[in-house]
Amino acid sequence: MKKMKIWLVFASLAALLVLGACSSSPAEGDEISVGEQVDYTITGTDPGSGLMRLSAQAMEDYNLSEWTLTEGSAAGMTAQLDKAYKNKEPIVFVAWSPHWMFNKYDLKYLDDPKLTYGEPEEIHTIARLGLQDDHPVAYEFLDRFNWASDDMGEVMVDIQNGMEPEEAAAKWVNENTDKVQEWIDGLEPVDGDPFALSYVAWDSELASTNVVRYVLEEKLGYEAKALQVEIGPMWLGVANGDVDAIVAAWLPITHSDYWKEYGEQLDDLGANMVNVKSGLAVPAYMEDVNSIEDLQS
Ligand code: PBE
Repeated sequence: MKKMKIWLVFASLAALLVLGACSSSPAEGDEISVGEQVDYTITGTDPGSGLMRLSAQAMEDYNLSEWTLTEGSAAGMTAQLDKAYKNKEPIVFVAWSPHWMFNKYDLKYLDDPKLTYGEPEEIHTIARLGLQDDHPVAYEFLDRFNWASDDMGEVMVDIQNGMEPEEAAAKWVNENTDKVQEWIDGLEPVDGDPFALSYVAWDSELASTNVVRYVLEEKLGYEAKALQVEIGPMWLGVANGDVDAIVAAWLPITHSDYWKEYGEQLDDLGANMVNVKSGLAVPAYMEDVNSIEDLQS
């Protein structure tokens, strides 16, 4: 009898040990860090852009010294996101909104408790000095120009679905006559005066710049062109007067370095859109990653 009891105690202990081992092993398998999952890579965008500067700063602020921020372009970033998303693979990337990527994919911004990327900000319209005297009609329209992220979203989605930017802009302007009328009310069209805008190939700015160019051209009589350039030349061009205006200035945070350098040689016409945002993001299927702090390992 005594022998039997000892045997039972022994057997239950063994069973407990086996159970313990079983329940702990799957959890261990899940514990590959985010860094390991994505090879310690943050997928970046165009060199010189605000997001590259802020992301380098975030890597310092959050002690992500073993991480690399890749340089490329906005189109390259969305291509990599698309590939990862289709295969349900992990990816950590720079993101901003408004952008069609948030309509097409289920994504989430990572919390930024240190506010490296700042609070939501604005996109400003910036004119060269002297524009008001030289082109008062265009100046007044640009000063009034403002729209909502849903408006920009419509143009961006059409372009993303294959429409030419000029065509998507024309469609939006012709479908939103009330809003456009507010921008141009009482303005007397000119007779083919040349006007130069410039912009960077960010999807948001492709949409806004094409809408503004279309209104200048079709409603206000300008011979307006939109030059696609890199971010440095965009700011320099409007500061030295080669270009008349830009509608692509993310302020006060994202482009603060350019504003610091050129602000005194520029005329800030204020926000054309409010409540825009940028930061680091991941697909929603990366359930355990919710904050930039979760990238620390
Ligand atoms: N962006 C899009 C730009 C501004 C607009 C957020 C990629 C940047 O400078 O980072």
